Amino acid sequence: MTMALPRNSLRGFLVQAKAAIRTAIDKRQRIAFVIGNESADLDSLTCSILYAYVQSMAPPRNDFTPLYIPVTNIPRSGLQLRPEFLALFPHANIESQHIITLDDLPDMSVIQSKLPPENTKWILVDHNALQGQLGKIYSDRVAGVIDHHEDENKVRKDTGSEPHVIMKAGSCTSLVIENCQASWDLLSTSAMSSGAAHAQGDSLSDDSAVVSLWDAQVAQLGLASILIDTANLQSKDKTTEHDIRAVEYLEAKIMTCPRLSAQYTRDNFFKEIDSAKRDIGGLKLQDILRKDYKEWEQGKLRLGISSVVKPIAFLQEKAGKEAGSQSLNKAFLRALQKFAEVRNLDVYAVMTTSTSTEGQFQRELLVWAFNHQAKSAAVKFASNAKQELGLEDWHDSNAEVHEDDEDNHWRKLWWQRNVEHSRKRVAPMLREAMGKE
Ligand SMILES: [Mn+2]
Repeated sequence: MTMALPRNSLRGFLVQAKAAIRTAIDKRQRIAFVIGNESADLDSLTCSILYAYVQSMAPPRNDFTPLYIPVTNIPRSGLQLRPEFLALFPHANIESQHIITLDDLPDMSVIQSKLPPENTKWILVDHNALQGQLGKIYSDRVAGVIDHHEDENKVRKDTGSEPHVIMKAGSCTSLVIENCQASWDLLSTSAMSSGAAHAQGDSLSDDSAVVSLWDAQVAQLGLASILIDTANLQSKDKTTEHDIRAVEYLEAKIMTCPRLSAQYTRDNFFKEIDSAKRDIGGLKLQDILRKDYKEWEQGKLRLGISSVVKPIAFLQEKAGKEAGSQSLNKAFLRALQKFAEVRNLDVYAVMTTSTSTEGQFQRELLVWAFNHQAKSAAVKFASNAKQELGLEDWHDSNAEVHEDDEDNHWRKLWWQRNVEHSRKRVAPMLREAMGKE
């Protein structure tokens, strides 16, 4: 018989969760992981934490294990590349050291023996196919999914007591909230009435104040992702009913906590996290490219896509500065090539977002194919996608960046005028052109 964990703050929960990985290894205990996607953006971070936090303390729905461990799908070093994480953590009273990353799992070379697949279960959030080395070992142990990307049909439909939710929403965090809110409400009311919170020794005067503070801290974590993913609920293309309802729900949690509600306004909170996210000037170019990066194997080809919150011109300048060279183009192209080479990519794409001088949201798309087979895929993509993405040639004096076409090598840079399409749409289109597996 398994028991739910006692109600705890997020900080306390994460400390406990991290220690539980060790125990599961030492005592060969069962363990459940909630893991976000490999780009590890804010949405993936908060989805995994929210789901794990609520489900670990809610009454268990099965007897596998009561404890869900939220894993951020990057090495620990990647946290420093995400200034928006660092801006958000204090709002939830946590620090980088509390976040569980791939570095907290056993090394990939021994993970299978330390964490035997049959002792694990995996809930995927913000993606629906477990990728990379983890995918090779644990795909059969995926027990549930909540996601807002195109369904890759990798997770079995019958997930029993765990969710199987794949639908459109601005933020996957909104779908997680929808899924968890009944449990969350229940555990807040029962903690307030049972006095469980008081026993944790917080200095606040009464139990309900403690629980309200904990709830409000966790609520801000969720709000950050939803507001970032929907441009403060202002993006018509992205915002759905799920997002609007989740924001209402989370803000109501903040309102129950006088301490936090006195400081919170939606616009200021959004501005704070959003400007932190855009503040990447201090990062090295290679880090900017890996900060929000995803990779796929498609057919015999490997595809990588970096999303960047600054325009190509910013990246060129950065490359030039780092290379100490006047030729921004050369330095920039060399940097991209290096990034792709290290990762053995056949096709590499960079998607940028920025605001024009007239205040218009804009996107650029660069696609680079590095061999003959990759080139035919890229050319096919260019013609298939031209209309839907609104691809428009990028006219500039920098001809060598925006177009290059040789026998075994092809590159093109466009304005992507249909700005509603993010990587969520562009990646499947590129993969389709690359052929079936
Ligand atoms: Mn997402």
